[in-house]
Amino acid sequence: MRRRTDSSIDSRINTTADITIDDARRKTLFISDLHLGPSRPDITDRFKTFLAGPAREAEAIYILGDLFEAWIGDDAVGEFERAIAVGLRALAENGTRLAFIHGNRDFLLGGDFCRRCGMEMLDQPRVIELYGTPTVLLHGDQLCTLDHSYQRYRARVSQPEWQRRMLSRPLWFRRSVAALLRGASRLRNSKADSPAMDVVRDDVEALFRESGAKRMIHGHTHRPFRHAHRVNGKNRERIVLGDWYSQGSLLTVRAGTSADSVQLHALANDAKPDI
Ligand SMILES: [Mn+2]
Repeated sequence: MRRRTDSSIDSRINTTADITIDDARRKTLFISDLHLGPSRPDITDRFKTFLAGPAREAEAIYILGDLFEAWIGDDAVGEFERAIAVGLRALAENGTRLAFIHGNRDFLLGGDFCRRCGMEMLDQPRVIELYGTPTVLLHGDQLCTLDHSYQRYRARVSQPEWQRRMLSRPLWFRRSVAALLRGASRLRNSKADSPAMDVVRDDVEALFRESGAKRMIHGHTHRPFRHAHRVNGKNRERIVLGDWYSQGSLLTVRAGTSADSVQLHALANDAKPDI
């Protein structure tokens, strides 16, 4: 997946750019699992605070899926989704590069809405060169392979043909399917603490090997943590982003090699109690 030529070009650029002060301030942010929706204005407020603050200082922001709680098609966007798009586009026009990867909730989000937001849609898993570190990005649900019924469902709804058929259905039909799926997902989430709902180490390590990445970043499990892995005798790091239901979760990666160049933060818990 990673092309040799690209990484050698990158390292040439970095040797000259690394000595400037500006370069040390370069940073890229990662978020996932915001689950934005009209019924959770507290999360929307937290996202707006993020867009107005930390997001503006980043050169790039990667949204690793489940930006929205549900998505039934770009033709179904309402006032709520349009307002989110306006916020993202303002950021893009201010010079921050935005990239989006699908989650299991918003897998039907399409190119139209991405263009409206000024963000690029990426296939996954996706390897990027992040300040010299090959980094593989994905939502994370594809690594939860012990959840067999979910993986069967995922295989089905990932098919372009299934998606085309679904998107050709009337909105009322898609809304009722989405409500059913949310119900099923809530049932699954009630078992969310069980090991069966986490990623499977063998699959994580296989992805490290296949991608050649030294770092992996994903969300989905809502278990924010920095995990150390040992793959083919080498140290690898897997960073899991948290969800935004009870507080925000943000990963900051800075250019350079200082000890604090990678930071996984919880955003201030200013939410009203979740009743
Ligand atoms: Mn998810």
